[in-house]
Amino acid sequence: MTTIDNGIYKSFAEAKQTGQKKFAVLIDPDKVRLDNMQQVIDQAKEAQVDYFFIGGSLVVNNMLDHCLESIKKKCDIPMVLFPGNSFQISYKADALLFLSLISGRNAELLIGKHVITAPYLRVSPLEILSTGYMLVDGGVSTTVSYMSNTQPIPANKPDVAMCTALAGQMLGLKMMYMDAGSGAQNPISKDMIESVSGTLDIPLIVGGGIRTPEKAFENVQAGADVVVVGNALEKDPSLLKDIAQAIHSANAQRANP
Ligand code: 1GP
Repeated sequence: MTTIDNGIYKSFAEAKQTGQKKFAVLIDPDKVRLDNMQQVIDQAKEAQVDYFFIGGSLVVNNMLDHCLESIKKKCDIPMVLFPGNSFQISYKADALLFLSLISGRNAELLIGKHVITAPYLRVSPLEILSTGYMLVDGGVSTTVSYMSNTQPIPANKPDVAMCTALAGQMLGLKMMYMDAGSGAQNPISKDMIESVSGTLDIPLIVGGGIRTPEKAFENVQAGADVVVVGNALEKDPSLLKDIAQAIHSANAQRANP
């Protein structure tokens, strides 16, 4: 067995080490229209988006392969699968977030599904990124909370989030994804991000309900290494450029303090 290295984890780890903040655009293969793809990709290239995360809590149409193919044809932005379930795996992507839902107590999503998919992933060309997934209450019941049958971490309990992240890191997970869920009413607070990022040595991804460049900037200042935005861009694609600028401006500030 060889471990596939497409350079994706290395780029996350370097981001963490050097303080270079990254922007990931979440594409839900069900929601994106293929005829819209060119526009999304052009904007992403221009804005120097760092990653495409591809997936959704519940993907109804079989568009995943088409979506990946059409991105690959048009740009070389890395494509990372963010699967809502074991069916959302495609060899056309570059890497896969191998998510363990450590904020929940649903054994299937902590380890069960992983046992089933591991032998398939072992022979796949995907780089496997073992990632602790922490769902945080975003003020509304999200699809991920319903589908996973788990309770999110209360938004006002940064200590619970911090201890959960710490445990995940001690278990050897390579990255942490703290998510308020797609379309969350309230994105994760600055306090919680600070508390979690202050305790982690591994890259921290933060997403869910981020709608403005200001909030994206606040998140990277609070210690997020990668900021993920999906819903807001589906509603208003023109936000992409401003959010990318806000995230990457933190890099410029580091270079010229
Ligand atoms: C959801 O973190 C992602 O899992 C992105 O959330 O779609 O609300 O931006 P939004």
